[in-house]
Amino acid sequence: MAGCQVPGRIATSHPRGSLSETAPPHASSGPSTPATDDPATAGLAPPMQGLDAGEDDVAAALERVRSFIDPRLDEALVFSADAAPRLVEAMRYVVLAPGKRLRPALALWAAEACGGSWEAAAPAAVAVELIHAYSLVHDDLPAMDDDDLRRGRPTCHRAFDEATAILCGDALQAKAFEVLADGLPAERSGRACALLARAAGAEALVGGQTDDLAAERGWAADHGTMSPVERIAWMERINRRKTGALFQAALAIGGLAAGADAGQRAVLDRFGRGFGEAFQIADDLLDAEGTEGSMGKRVGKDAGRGKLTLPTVVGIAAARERGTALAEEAAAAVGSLGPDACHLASLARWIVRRNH
Ligand code: GRG
Repeated sequence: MAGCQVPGRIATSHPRGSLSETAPPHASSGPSTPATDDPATAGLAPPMQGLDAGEDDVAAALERVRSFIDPRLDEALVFSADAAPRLVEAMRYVVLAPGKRLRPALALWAAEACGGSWEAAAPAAVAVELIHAYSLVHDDLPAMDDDDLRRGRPTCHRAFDEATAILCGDALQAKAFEVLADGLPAERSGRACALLARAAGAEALVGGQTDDLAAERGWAADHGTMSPVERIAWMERINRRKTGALFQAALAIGGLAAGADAGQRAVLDRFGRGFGEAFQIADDLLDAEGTEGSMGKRVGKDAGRGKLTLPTVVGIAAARERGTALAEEAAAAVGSLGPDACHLASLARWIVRRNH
């Protein structure tokens, strides 16, 4: 049962902002849709245009995700006396800080969209947030982005010290795989760990981050000599790995936890691609136009460093248009999963409207 579906009617019939939230969002525990041979469309409902909730509904839905996942993140960060207290303190400091919990939301809502329960997908949601938190800690280090503020608080190396921040990221990464390996049924945990490892590794998160730094530090070809089309392609390739891959992994592992069939997995993948690109464009626009107060982190970094982003290449208005179009495409794609995908569709539209 989808949280943003009005009982007895489907979400498509409701104007933006009118969708009530009556069912517990994690109540769904029904069986997954039977497997089909056609990975693209078989067994899926026809696309539902306009599947959306209003601004307040998305915020409220994300709050429910936080209420569900934060106690589980807390629980995952309780260690025996063998763990160094300073390390544990740092891990808890960064993970339990007020992030948006987008990746847990994607994992839980992907499971819900595929007929599974939040409970079954909880290890996936926890694991992706731990990987995300580790990547933020390392990205903020002086050797990388050198930031002092994250989620409205001093960054980990500022609150503790650099060595602790490095070790904190290392331990969060290890914990993510432990949670996934222990938390999912044996027949799914191996595949889930492989999906997460690929998203976090040299071909995705770490590879994208390396190429991003390479441009800034002159380790790679000077993008100043590229045509605009080449620049955009080069930048999108970085973003797909650095940012998009973890979103896609959240969706894929959430779907896996729910026993998603090939058709559902293909839809989640398509949604994740568009979602990731739209998110990155919105993030770049917020860097250009947002405030440190609303963002809880330093802004205006990209222009200061001459960094390649869609707004710096094509301008603010064109970038905003592209972000909105990508979000709409993603929302339309996931509509084929049926009304239980309404939160995914709403989130895609929200990420390009948000101010933080
Ligand atoms: C260090 C291996 C390694 C990778 C770093 C996280 C990252 C890759 C780079 C951070 C730079 C950046 C701003 C990337 C854009 C995408 C991104 C990860 C934004 C932050 O995600 P949100 O908005 O953050 O979901 P919260 O704090 O809400 O969870």
